[in-house]
Amino acid sequence: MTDVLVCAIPVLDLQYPPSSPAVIKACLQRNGYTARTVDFNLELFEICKQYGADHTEVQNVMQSSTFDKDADTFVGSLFNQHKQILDKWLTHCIDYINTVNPRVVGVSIFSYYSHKSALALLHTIRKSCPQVKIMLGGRGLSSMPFGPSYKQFEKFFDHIEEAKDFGDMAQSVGLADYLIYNDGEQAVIDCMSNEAKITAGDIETLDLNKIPFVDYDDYKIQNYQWVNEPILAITGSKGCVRQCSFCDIPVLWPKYKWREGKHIASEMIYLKNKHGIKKFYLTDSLVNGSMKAFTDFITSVAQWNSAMQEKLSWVGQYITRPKQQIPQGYYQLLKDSGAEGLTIGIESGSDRVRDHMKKKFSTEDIYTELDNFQKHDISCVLLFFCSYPTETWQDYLDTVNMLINLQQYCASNTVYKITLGIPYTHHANTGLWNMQDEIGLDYDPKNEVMWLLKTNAELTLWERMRRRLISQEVCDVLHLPLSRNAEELQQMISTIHTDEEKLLEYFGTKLKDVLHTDRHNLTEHDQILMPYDVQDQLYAYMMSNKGQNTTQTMHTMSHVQTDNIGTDKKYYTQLRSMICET
Ligand code: B12
Ligand code: SF4
Repeated sequence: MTDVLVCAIPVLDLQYPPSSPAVIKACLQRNGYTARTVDFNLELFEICKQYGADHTEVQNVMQSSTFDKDADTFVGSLFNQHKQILDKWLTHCIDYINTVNPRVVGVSIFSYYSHKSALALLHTIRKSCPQVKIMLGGRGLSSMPFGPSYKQFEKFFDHIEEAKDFGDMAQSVGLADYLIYNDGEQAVIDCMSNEAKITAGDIETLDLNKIPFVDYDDYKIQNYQWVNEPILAITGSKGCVRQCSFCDIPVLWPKYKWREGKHIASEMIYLKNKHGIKKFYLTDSLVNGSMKAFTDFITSVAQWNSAMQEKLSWVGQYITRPKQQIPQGYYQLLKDSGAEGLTIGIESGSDRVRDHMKKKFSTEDIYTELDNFQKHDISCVLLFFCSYPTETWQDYLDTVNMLINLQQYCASNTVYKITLGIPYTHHANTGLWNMQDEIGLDYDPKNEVMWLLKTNAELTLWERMRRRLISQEVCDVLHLPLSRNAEELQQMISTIHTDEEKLLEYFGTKLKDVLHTDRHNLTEHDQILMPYDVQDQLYAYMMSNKGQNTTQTMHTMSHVQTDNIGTDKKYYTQLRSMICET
């Protein structure tokens, strides 16, 4: 008998194996328990392939907020489509659990996108394996059931309204024996020894240098949907040194904890020797939070790389720092350590907005960093989101300027991809939340998009979505490599679908007269949201030598399809019609 089987469940990306079960397994084994891992998310993908079902559609049903109250069974009520595939998946999960025969099944709830699949699986485990104890962990445990759509489900579940979060709801309806909140490395050991119903990991007492190396042995590592080459996830730090006003990371991890750079490098080398994989994803919210530990890390990997023929490389989330904080020789060291695809939260093209966010770097710092990346052939991914509460139209135009300026860095592949993001959503206990009364930010706690800054009242939800769609038009004209675009548009469409009446009540009527003739034939549409002055600016750039040459280069570039790069036309048109008055 195995003590614990730790499972990853849908919906997760399939680009690399999920690390949380592998971390928990390593911790359990270090403490004398027997443990196995399985990725039921990958198994769903393989079952879809075997039976010719569209995996993306099945995933969409799993993360959608539909509920069929007339269905015959509980699982049927969650999944009114693709029921047969889901039944096959559930049967497969139960067969697997029976083969391993664990005392405890640990289910990892990554985010609220996993709530539906978790409920179906937990319900089936209870029915088919009543002897097994159920333990839940993962960051999705502390989200409201079904995330922002939870209001839709209230009428179907007695326990949602009183539930503090998903974990609380699952336990109150008897679908979980043990809940492990926050970081699980020590908490899972505490729970195994005292069998407490609720255990919460404490970041204050967690020593990351003492955590065992992650154990990927049980996964079918070769079956993932790699982009270019296989990749494994490891964690170098938790939390963040910054306190950006909109971000919930400092709320989830009130303390920043990091591992020694050499220790991270030795985990990479250990995994490379074991699995032959040379590329790593650092799950840290910020890889360069501690400059000392980061320099230590890149120095150690650069040393290994200079001595070995097979080089290591890594990707991760990174912050731009003001240029005076960058030591001599830094970019060469970064390159030699194998850094690539560094993800940077630029958020906005406006210094004024970024100052309010407390991002602590300027537009000039961004261009300086990009020039250095370009010189040293380091690629990066830029993240934006529009409509921060204080964003004026002029601030928005600064973002349009930045998108135009970024074209040259995209053409050299320094900027490998860009996400435009969804408009700002308001979260409890963040910096902005704490200052909301002081700055006059009105907020309805039932919906994270229902906020309005009194001094910037024109930024209604309809206007926010207009700006997001204009950015998309601009990127489309410039051929910028947008990533996760369809998902973002779908999320915005679902926000309106879910609560349209309330949104109209809160924000007032939708937009009027916002469509303009595409007077320079910039796009394939006759009418676009881009106002004439922006159209003229873009046209002037496109007609310049620089614009023509760079656009020509962009035309010849191709991106890996599995990396989800491309602009979505269908959802663009749908969302555009949803924000305009008919
Ligand atoms: C990588 C990542 C992604 C990748 C996911 C890649 C993949 N394989 O699907 C991408 C970019 C696609 C992504 C998307 C999203 N993400 Co994300 N993501 C992260 C990130 C940066 C790292 C996660 C990670 O791997 N951590 C390392 C592992 C070891 O940690 P862990 O999973 O938290 O596991 C620990 C504990 O949770 C616990 N634990 C976990 N499982 C289990 C199981 C058991 C049995 C036990 C005992 C313990 C336990 O122990 C582990 C060790 O401490 C985190 C932020 C962060 N720095 O952690 C956000 C984070 C997890 N994401 C978050 C969110 C909200 C999302 C999205 C919903 C965003 C959106 N609106 O689209 C989507 C959802 C996608 C999905 N399919 O579910 C939130 C979750 C918050 C919440 N309460 O739900 C986080 C925390 C970021 C944030 N700002 O708040 N994400
Ligand atoms: S946005 Fe990035 S840098 Fe800012 S607090 Fe969040 S994780 Fe840290």
